[in-house]
Amino acid sequence: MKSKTLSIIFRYVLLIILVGLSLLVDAQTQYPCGAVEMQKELYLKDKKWLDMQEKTEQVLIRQKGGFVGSRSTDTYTLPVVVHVVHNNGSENISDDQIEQAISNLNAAFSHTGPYQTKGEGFDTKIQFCLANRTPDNQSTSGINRVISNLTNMTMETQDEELKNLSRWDPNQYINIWVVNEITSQSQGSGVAGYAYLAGMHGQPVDGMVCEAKYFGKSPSDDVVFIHEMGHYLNLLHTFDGGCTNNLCDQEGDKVCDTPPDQALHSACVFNSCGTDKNDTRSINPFTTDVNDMTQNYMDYSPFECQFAFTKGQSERMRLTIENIRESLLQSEGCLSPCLSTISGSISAPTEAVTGEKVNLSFSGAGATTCVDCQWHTNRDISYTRICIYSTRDLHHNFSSRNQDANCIYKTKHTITVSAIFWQILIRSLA
Ligand SMILES: [Ca+2]
Ligand SMILES: [Ca+2]
Ligand SMILES: [Ca+2]
Ligand SMILES: [Zn+2]
Repeated sequence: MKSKTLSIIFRYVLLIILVGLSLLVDAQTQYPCGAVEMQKELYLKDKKWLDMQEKTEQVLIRQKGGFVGSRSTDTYTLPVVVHVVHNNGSENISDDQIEQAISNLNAAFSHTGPYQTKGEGFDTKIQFCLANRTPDNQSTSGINRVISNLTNMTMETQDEELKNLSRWDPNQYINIWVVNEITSQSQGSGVAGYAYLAGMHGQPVDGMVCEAKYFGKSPSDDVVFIHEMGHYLNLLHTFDGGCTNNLCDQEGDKVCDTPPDQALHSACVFNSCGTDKNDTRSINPFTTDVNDMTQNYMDYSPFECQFAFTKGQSERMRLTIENIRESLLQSEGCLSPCLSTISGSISAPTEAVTGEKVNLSFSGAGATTCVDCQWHTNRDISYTRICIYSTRDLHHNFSSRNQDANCIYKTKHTITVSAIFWQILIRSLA
């Protein structure tokens, strides 16, 4: 009798262990994003990348310190280039499907269309265009196709090799590589996409890799791609750092209006942390314990639950664009090719001392007349003669246009300023 009871208990225990194991295995195969793993790989390879990423956090904190939030309410439109790396299989998706992916991406970031109908979310005023101009000023669909076996790739070992097949200047374009299958050495074949955070801005591997089956197929499958774009713009997972929530802007995902979360694979309604109101400062909007934000694109809830970014996430992404990925705002990738080029030159000294008056002049020459020539300085003042009153170096951005709306001439000039005393000393030593 006793041994029969024991055997029943043993069977139950075994069953519980097996169910637990199968859940674990399930969790492994369901793991859709490889971004964290790839960041980890990067930091192991060279600690400088960790320093670089930490620097982006410092920049964001500093920018937030001076004023609350993003400095602009403009819509930012960022140019995207899609490299379809295929082997003539179904992963060689059509232009239409790629355009659908970008359209879903834009709907998610503006919280419109299929995502808006699911519930409340924030319009980030960040949009994306498929590039209209190549880095060489040629016309393009923003889609490059390359035939390669690397369409089935292992992310930890073949990331750079894949990206070397086709790449446009990552300072000017968001590079997206679409492949058939991503496999991870640690996470298995469940990985469907990965991206690098903004600390990698402009580096050869900067950008994201997505599987073709999660690219333009349906609004709910495209949350993988939307999620990766969130990482590219420096968003962390909502469950990053677990439940600790004493300083909501520095812990967890470093965004205060996403509640603390430690669930990896949760249902649409789930509450994994009760620490929501621990941070008692006014920047924490939570005064009671709420459910996890499973509707958030940066959560790991089932795809159909996801439909929102928050205001705080939008701010983090916009600050990232304005400060770390700023060169994308200068990119002309969204414009059609310029057909009547303008050239120009700046005449100004490159060195000066405090108290000195210097002349700056610009002469522009184009195939057509320069109709909108003006100085755009870092202080947004127009002048041609300046008095140098501090030892801060002066940076001037100049741009001019002609009647072709796709043509912009931009140039930069820096005047290195030194104090008179040091100048005299240097001259006397020379
Ligand atoms: Ca995969
Ligand atoms: Ca948070
Ligand atoms: Ca909670
Ligand atoms: Zn992720």
